[in-house]
Amino acid sequence: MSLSVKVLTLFPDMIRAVLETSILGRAARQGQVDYTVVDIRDFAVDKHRTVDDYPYGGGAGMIMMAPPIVEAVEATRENDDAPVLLMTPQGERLDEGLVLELLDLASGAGEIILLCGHYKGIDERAIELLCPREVSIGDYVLTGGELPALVVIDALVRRIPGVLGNSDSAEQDSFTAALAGRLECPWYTRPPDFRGLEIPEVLMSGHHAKIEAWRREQSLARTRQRRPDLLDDD
Ligand code: 4G4
Repeated sequence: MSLSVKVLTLFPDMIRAVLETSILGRAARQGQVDYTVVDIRDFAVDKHRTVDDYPYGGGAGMIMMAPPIVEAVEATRENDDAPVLLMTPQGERLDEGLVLELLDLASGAGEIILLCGHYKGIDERAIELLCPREVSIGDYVLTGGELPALVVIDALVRRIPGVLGNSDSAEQDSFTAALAGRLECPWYTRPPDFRGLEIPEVLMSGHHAKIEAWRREQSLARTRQRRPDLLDDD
């Protein structure tokens, strides 16, 4: 059974372009996931198809109106247990642990809905009515929730079993363990000499045990140097 990923946005073309590309696109073509992109403007309630307005109380910038958002979610959602995510700088910070938790909830419901805000944000009553899981991809502000939603989808879809082919190098990378994990060792491919830079000798030795030991050592050293917070022994 394929996971349904539904994105609600004012910029559907931006979402579609990414979801049909590369591994995300292949996962859909292979039937491991299916994407529905919903234009929130289709749920505007007036003849001008208005989706934003000035904030009550004044201030710069526009606010997304509650009715089109709430109607769009209600029309799109098939399972009341499906998680609804609102991408916002005020949300819970995304990490690989949250990705796995969301994948679990989404898989259980067969569906996940991602709501992309734009302008200055969205009417608080939409949040009150929908009770979305508010998620942030990091401490910076973007013009819209579209790029964060695509980040979440990419992180989720690559964890669906079978989505990463063997040649995409799969279940062994940095954060495979929910939270722990180490950074990757350096990797090399052809040519063997590029502008005088050669390949570490051990990798050319054919000695698999030594290669594994070297990679582990590099991985540990790099983690200690760049992300000591990931190691318990520090
Ligand atoms: C909701 C409220 C997410 C959505 C306000 C969204 C950064 C992130 C938006 C806004 C976003 C993130 C316009 C501030 C859209 N920016 N860090 N922007 N803003 O995940």
